[in-house]
Parts: sequence; structure tokens; C-alpha cells
Amino acid sequence: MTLKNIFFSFLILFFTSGINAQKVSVQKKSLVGNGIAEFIPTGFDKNLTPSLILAQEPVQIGELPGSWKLIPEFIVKEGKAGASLKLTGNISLYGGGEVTGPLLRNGQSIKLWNTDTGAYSVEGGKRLYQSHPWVMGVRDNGTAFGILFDSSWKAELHTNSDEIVFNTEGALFRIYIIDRQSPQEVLMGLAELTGTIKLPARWTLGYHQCRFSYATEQRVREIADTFRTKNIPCDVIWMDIDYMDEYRIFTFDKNQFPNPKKLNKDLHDKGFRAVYMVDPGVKFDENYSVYQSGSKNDIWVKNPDGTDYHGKVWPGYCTFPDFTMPRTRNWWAGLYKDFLATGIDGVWNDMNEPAIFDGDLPENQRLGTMPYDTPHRGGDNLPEGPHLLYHNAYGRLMVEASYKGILNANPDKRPFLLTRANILGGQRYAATWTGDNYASMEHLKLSVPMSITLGLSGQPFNGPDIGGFLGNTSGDLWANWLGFGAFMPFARGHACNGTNNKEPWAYGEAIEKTSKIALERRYRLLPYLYTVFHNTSVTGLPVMCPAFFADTKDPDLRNEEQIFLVGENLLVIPAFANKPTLPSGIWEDISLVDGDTNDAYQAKLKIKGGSIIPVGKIIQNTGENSFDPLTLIICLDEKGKAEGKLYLDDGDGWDYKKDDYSLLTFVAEKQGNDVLIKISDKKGKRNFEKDLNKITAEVIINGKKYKGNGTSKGVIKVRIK
Ligand code: NBV
Repeated sequence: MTLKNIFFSFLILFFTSGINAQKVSVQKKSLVGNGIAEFIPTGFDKNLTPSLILAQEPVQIGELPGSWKLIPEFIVKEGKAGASLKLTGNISLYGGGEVTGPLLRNGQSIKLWNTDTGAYSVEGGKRLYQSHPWVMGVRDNGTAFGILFDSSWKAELHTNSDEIVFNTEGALFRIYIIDRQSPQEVLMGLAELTGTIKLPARWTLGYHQCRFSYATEQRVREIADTFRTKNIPCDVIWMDIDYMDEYRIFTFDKNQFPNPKKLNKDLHDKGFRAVYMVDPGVKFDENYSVYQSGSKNDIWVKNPDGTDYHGKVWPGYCTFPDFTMPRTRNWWAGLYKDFLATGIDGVWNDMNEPAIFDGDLPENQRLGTMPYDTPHRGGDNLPEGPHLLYHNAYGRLMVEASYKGILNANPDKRPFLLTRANILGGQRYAATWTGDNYASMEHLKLSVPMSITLGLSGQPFNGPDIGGFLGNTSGDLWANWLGFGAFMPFARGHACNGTNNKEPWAYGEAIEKTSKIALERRYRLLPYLYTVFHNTSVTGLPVMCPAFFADTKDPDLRNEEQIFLVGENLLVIPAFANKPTLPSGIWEDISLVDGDTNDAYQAKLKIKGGSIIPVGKIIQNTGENSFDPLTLIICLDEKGKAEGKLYLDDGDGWDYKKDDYSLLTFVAEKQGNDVLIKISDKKGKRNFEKDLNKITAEVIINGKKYKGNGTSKGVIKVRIK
């Protein structure tokens, strides 16, 4: 279908619908999964609204049962499609993706139009860098449902307590409704539709240190060396835009970064990985090879008159790849080969809303973008369409291409890619962070519900700029933030240019000590964290979960947004939390590092009754052996039992897909004055457990710790009297 035809179809829609809203009947409703219904409105056309969200085309598995209650209504008003769904009963609403504001989303409105909204200032962060047309509702009885609006058109989402409304500025779209027994099952349903994150390499779960920018090789080395001399754990150093030659992507500044290969090798030798930024804008410079090859391949976004679209970003005037075209994605993927051959371990795609300094500002936004009618050429299963359709998917199509390029360049490694812009479903390619936050207590606090909400919207691998990006950070703010940020799925400190130094040692000795404790705690927890990430990559469940996941029927937990769970068994209570509502049942305090429980900046950590959390020893980077010894922290339930899992594999590469891993289940049981601990089940064909020669079991009962030692081979006994 040509662009002309698309506009023609719109015109017809416009005239047939008139000015008033017209109801549109549902042409097809069916079950496409266990408790997953698909609703297709009459007149839906994939050439007008292609799916940029679903992982694959859903397959009908049956008729919609007559008892199905959640039925949406479609409308078209002035040629623009929308939908609504009436809610009955008392429903707690969540989701909406990257948003600020409360965790509980009842009575909220957001805009879906990916926008560079630094400091989240414009309209209080109701329109940020990503679009997640997704709402989850939890009923009083703990059962739950989710609504996915499968559209990338510019839109608004209103989550009123009695009605969900989704209005787009485009054509009709499909809706998927999941109705299941719990919010966790609903999120697994969302993953069935949109996919999960891929299991990340273990090093990506370490601490990341970033700044805009560590602008010389020398400074990068200094930062890396300081981590090592001060024994503060860290895995990754990030290269922001200033490593480039005048912001030309895929190049290096000859003076400041004369030998990236050597730099990356030296970083590797010290146990670091290196992540480099790549933006979408390509400097308009006829002597620049990337510009030349892009022009030769005819992949630039064009104006409606057929000339290349030019917009200003860091390098000055730029052209932009039209990622809707398969040949553009292939071309883009190809650019990574030589770049990554310098030893780059991961890639950071920024500014990919796309944010354009002199772009169109249709609404009161800080940074503009391409005009609505900018055509995108499409190809394969994507039709030609205007920017109004493809804007929200620009970042997602870019990261699909980047992912492919990184994988092609290093096929034996798991790609690591961080993106700022995305759309629901894009978690299949990239992790994310919450953009340009501000160094303030307000932003520190809002980072908790914001990250939880991303996890409840299918994007579990996320985190904020710890310390705050914009503005100067005080030692007090830094320590408060790292005290709980160390337990967020993606843990990276970052800072804007012109702001103070924001490394763990930048605030004096006392804060350095506190920072070291916070990071040592994260590193001790890595065996557990990696196990949680493994589960997330299989199920789609969040890594960072809301407190109400501990008891989905407890109404008091529904709006608790200061504290969070990591997986199911670890509760994190940040130092700032003021009278948080804690889940009921047995939860014991745990200590991971000497002095951590006496340090006012550290989050309080609690283990859930009935669970076992595997932790390693303090290491400086994930390349070191974590398991000498492995410690099992155990908290019994009322019946004197506990269970926990440990996932082990090579930490990178793909052999785990061929069963080359160990997933161990540990059980503990009280018998008389002893607690007996053993491996009760094992999945995967690798015998990683044979290397667990030293296991320390720590049973915590009423705040008291009882210890015993053993190996993976027998039963470990802990005397508790
Ligand atoms: O590349 C510079 C920054 C980056 O550090 C930040 O994390 C991004 O969100 N980038 C935005 C460009 C503009 C910063 C004002």
C-alpha cells in the first residue's frame, strides 16, 4: 500500500465517521492463549496499523467463552480510532510503562509520543521517552487482567477507576485482554504476547559507572584504576558521546581516544567491560564514510517532497536512517562489525525518540522531532506510513537493528544494548534506563515507582541514573540513592556534563565507605540476582516487584511504592522510606556486609519466611569466583521449611540454550534442634554444583543467626539451639 493510499483510507474513514464519535463493531473476537482474548474491530487494516509490539502473530486457539466479561468498545472520531473498556468493582490499576507519578495508576492520564523530556519537567513526566500502551488491573480478590492496545500511533491513555480510555491519532487497532488468577500470571501472559528479555550476560548485572562524558582515555583509565585501588566493585565503564570524532557515530576522536582497541583491552585486563554510545543521527558530511554509505544505500528518512530530512543534533545537521526499511536495518547492523572489533562489549542507543534540536514541537515539549507527515518507506511486513505511526517505534526498530549488528559481530556472546526510546515489546532487544532525571530527593523517591512500573509493563531490565543526572549531587543524596539503587535491576551511576563528579569516592571518605558497602552488598547478591534474571527471561515476571506481589489480596499493599521486592524473596526498604506498609508474615532482617545494618544510608533487607537466598562472596567484578563459599541465607516458614533456587551457567554465550546449565533447588527443613539443608532437585545437564565445595548455611530465626558448613554433595546441618 502506498502512502497516498493510506491517506486516502484515512480520508474515507474521516468522511464516513463524520465529526462525532462513531461506534465500531467488533469483527472478530477469539482466544489466542490461555485467558488471552483478541478483539479485532471491523475495518481493522494491518496496512494502516501494523503491529510493532507483538513478538509474533497470535494464533486463534478457540472461541471466546460466553462468560468473558472484559469487552472493549471501539470508536472512530474525526478519522481517529480509540477504544474504551468499562470497569466494575474496586480495581487497582498499574502499568503504562515509563511514567512518573504514583505506582497506583487510578485516575492518571499519559501521552504516548516518545519525547526527550529531561528532568521530567514538561507536564510532570506524563510523556516520556517510551510508549507502553498497556494497563493492568488487580481486583480485590487478587485476580487480575491486562489490556494491550496494539498500536504505535500517537495516543493518550486514561486510566480512570471506572473506565480505561485509549485514544489514538491513527487508524483502528487490535486489543488483547488477558484475564487470569493473579497479576503475576497476567504479566506472564503479556510476555506470551510481546516476548521476554533475553538472559543477559552476568557482567551486565554488576555496577556500571558512567558520565557525560569521561572524555579522554586517560580519564577512563583513572576511573577504572580508582575502583580497583579502592576495592570498590565495578564491572562496566561507559563512553558517552565525547569519545567520537565530532560526534560522528562509529568513529573515535583521534586525540582523546587515539587507541580504543588498547583502551578496551586494558579495561578487560582489569576486569572491566566497555559500553559505547551510538545515536541515530548521522552527521551530514559528504566526506564521512557512514554518511556516504547511507546515501549510497538510499536509507535516509525523506521529506514528503523526496529530499533527505535534515535535523540538528550533537554533530550539527544530520540525516536519519529510516529503520522501517529492512535494508536500513541490515545496513545499520553491518556498521557494528568494525566498531565492536575494537573490543567494545556493549552499546548504548540514545536520542532515539528521535530527539532533534530543531525538530517540530507540536506540543509543549523541550526537544522536537520529525514532522507528523514525514514519510517512512517500510518494507516486508511494515507498510509505508507517516511519522505519526512510526515515531513511537523508531527507537524499537533501531534497537532491533543494533541487536542484530551486535550479535552478528560477536555471535558467541549475549548482546548488551541499552536504549532510551522504545515501545512495549522492545524489551526483546534492549535494556533501558529512565532518561535524564534530576539530582533531587524528589527524583530519588520517584525512581522507585517508576522502575517498578516499567517492570509491570514488560520492561524488567531497567533502572534510573543513580545519583541523578542533571544538577549537582550531594554526598547525602548519592549515598541515599546508591543505598537502594544497588538492588535495582540495572545499577548505573551517571552524571550530566557540567555537574560535579559523581563516583563513589567523589564525596569524601565517609560516603566512599557507604558506597563500597552498598556495592559489596549487590555483588554478594549476584547469585540470587542472576537466578531472578534467569527466571525473568523465561517467564517475563519483573525483577523488581511491587510489595503487593507478596500478598496480592492485601489491600494495604496496593499503593505501597517506597519499598520493593527483588524476585519473590528479598524485600528492599530504602533508607528514605517513611512508615512503609510491610507485607505480613515472616520476614527476617539480613546483613550481607560487615557494618551494613548500622549504616543509615543502606536499605534494610529482609528475607521472606520459607525461602532460601543464595549469595556469593564479595568480589570486585563478575569475572571473579563468587562461590568460595556459596552462602545460603535461610528463613523458615511457620512449618519449619524453606526452599530456594540457584541458576548457574557460563555467564555469557548461548550454551545454556543447549541445556548446559544447572538450576538447583535447595530445601531446608527443621528437624528437632537442627535444620537440614540439601539439594532436592536439579535441572540442566551441567554439573556446576560439583564446584560448590564450600557452602555456608545461615539460618535466621527471630533475628538470630545460626551457621553450619557443608558442600553441595551431602546434607548440611545447622544447630539452632
Ligand atoms: O549523550 C549525552 C546525554 C546522555 O548522557 C544522557 O544519558 C542521555 O539521556 N544525552 C541524553 C544527550 C543530552 C543530554 C542533555
